[in-house]
Amino acid sequence: MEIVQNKINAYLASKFKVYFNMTDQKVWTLEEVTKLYHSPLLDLVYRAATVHRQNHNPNEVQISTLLSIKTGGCPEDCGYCPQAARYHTGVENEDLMSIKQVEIAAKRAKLLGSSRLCMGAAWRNVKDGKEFDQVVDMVKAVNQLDMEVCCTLGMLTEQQAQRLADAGLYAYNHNIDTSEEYYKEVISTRGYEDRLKTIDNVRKTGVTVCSGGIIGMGESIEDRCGMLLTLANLSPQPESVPINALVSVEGTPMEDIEPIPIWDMIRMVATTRIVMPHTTIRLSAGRTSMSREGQAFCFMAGAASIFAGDKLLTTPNPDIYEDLEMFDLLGLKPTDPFAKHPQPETKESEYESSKEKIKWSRPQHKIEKNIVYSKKGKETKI
Ligand code: SAM
Ligand code: DTB
Ligand code: SF4
Repeated sequence: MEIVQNKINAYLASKFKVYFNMTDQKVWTLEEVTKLYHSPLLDLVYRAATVHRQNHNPNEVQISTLLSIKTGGCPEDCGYCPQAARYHTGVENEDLMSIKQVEIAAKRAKLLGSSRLCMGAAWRNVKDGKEFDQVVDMVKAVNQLDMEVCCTLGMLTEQQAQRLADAGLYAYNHNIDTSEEYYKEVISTRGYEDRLKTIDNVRKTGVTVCSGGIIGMGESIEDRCGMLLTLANLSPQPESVPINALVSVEGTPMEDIEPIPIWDMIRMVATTRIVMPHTTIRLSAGRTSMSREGQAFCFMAGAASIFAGDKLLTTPNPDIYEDLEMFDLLGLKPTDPFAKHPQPETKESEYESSKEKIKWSRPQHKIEKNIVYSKKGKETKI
């Protein structure tokens, strides 16, 4: 009887702590994160690899596949993005895919070893209606194939997140991209707080959170560490953190930015590993400019997932067979689906349409480069 009472007490105490945000999670400071980032490279990688081995299987890397279910024509002004309608990047707009098309793509990805399908839409935020209903059905269909289903659809309300959760969504990707300060130099059509609000909405539904960012957009090291600080101090920390290297696309305001040195990626992965020991670090965009040796270093430092297939959403990615050869060479095994969290059940949802209306912000401050490239985009389209 006493044992049962103790268990109940421990359970109530843990719930109480989570509710009042009193978990034992370390609170990181910018100084600590920056100091780690700047530590001697081999010390940094050794420490990160040690943390990685304590918490993950170092010989497993998840293969995930990206699928752009609705391409181009996005109203946002994200300075890095080829899908922003205002820039002239040559990306052709495509309507929302059918459920059948998604099923075919998912089955193909599964055959090639993917355990996760991440469906991306070039939307600012989710709107209730026929298109969202269709995405909900896509989630159901892919979950039935026993793959981890991830979506990245822009900002959403808690009720919209709950509908996706009820459909069987495993993860929601919503990047904060960089530090709060540098964000203002990259995007003017939405605010950082909208991103954090969406992450919180997802968190409340039990869907796992995938949030990271991009390096190589002209940000400082402090911005990179500032981004990691925001993510590391979320409670709980995100289950997944994608680290993208900018793919500079002609026609975007970032078209002239040179690729970052591989050492920056290795430092970023290693620092992420140390400040978020349990998260799955995803080596995301930018792998076409990374050597195998560079990627091997990233896996050593804690990266445990890649996006496979010759296209990311709209930009090139290494050939799948070359990636499989790299796995062979390094003795890596693809991670099974649901290795970290159980498969969500698909169930009836009580939220047909979201009663909750959120007024997402539109800061509209001036970003000189975005304005110049929007004008260029208009001229080219006429
Ligand atoms: N529209 C939704 C949104 O912005 O949340 C989802 C799709 S958006 C393309 C997903 C993520 O892709 C962005 O948050 C950004 O981090 C990444 N991304 C977009 N363009 C990129 C580029 N050129 N290089 C690297 N990452 C990029
Ligand atoms: C993430 O952080 N990177 C992926 C995924 N999440 C959705 C997207 C990368 C997109 C790269 C640019 C493109 O292909 O359009
Ligand atoms: Fe639109 Fe997302 Fe691209 Fe921004 S990153 S322009 S929101 S698709």
